[in-house]
Amino acid sequence: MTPRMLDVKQSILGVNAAAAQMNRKLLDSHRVLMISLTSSPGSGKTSLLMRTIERLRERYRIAVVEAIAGSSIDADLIAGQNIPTVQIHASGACHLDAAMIRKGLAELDLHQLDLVFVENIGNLVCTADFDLGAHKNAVILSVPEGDDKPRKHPMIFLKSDAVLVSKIDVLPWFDFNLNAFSEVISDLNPAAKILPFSARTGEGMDGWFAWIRQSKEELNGGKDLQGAV
Ligand SMILES: Nc1nc2c(ncn2[C@@H]2O[C@H](COP(=O)(O)OP(=O)(O)OP(=O)(O)O)[C@@H](O)[C@H]2O)c(=O)[nH]1
Ligand SMILES: [Mg+2]
Repeated sequence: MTPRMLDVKQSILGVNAAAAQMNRKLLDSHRVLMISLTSSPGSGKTSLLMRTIERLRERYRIAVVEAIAGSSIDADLIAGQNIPTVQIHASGACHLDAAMIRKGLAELDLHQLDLVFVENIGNLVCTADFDLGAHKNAVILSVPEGDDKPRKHPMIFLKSDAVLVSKIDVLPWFDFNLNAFSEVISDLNPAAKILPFSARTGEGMDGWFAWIRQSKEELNGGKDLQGAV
């Protein structure tokens, strides 16, 4: 008898895609924009979130879903800002999936929110396969990691709506070529918005805030219901 081959990965991804679709529908029905943040460990996801909360909290009602791989340090930091924060223990997995996000969303009062950020587990590889149901996916690459990452891990850059380059304050000390990097991204994913920034100095942050506002307008059919900044 010929052994039967099961494509387990496709089956898992099919289940995940259906769950992701449900998450988006749920968020759509409340006009809540969900943005997922992915990067390698330490690229600056939490620092970006802290700056974003500080700047946008008067304008949008924000919540954060934090993946917990080891400790709750990041979730504690965010919750310390009086922002509704849900921790998701990934139980040893190297990525979040849509079912985990569904459970996280169930902990939030979506009627009272405009914006949900997801901080995924620090990983550029496994995270690329799993649609979480976010309206927008943003990947962050920090200057010290090097500008060759899109060539090494193209999938996550291909699937992202925004490609953020973090820690640009340290550009003078690294051989990260921002122009060459931008060209590679433009070839790989012409629709992606490239947003260099520094959470330390604040440089470039306005581009990120404008992108969030535009994404919110898209969700609301051309209107940002929160009015002018
Ligand atoms: N120089 C510089 N350092 C930064 C910047 N943003 C973050 N850092 C530093 O980078 C380190 C990691 O930042 P985090 O924001 O914790 O990164 P993360 O991606 O959330 O890390 P994990 O959640 O552990 O994956 C911290 O020491 C930050 O202070 C920046 O714009 N410039
Ligand atoms: Mg973090």
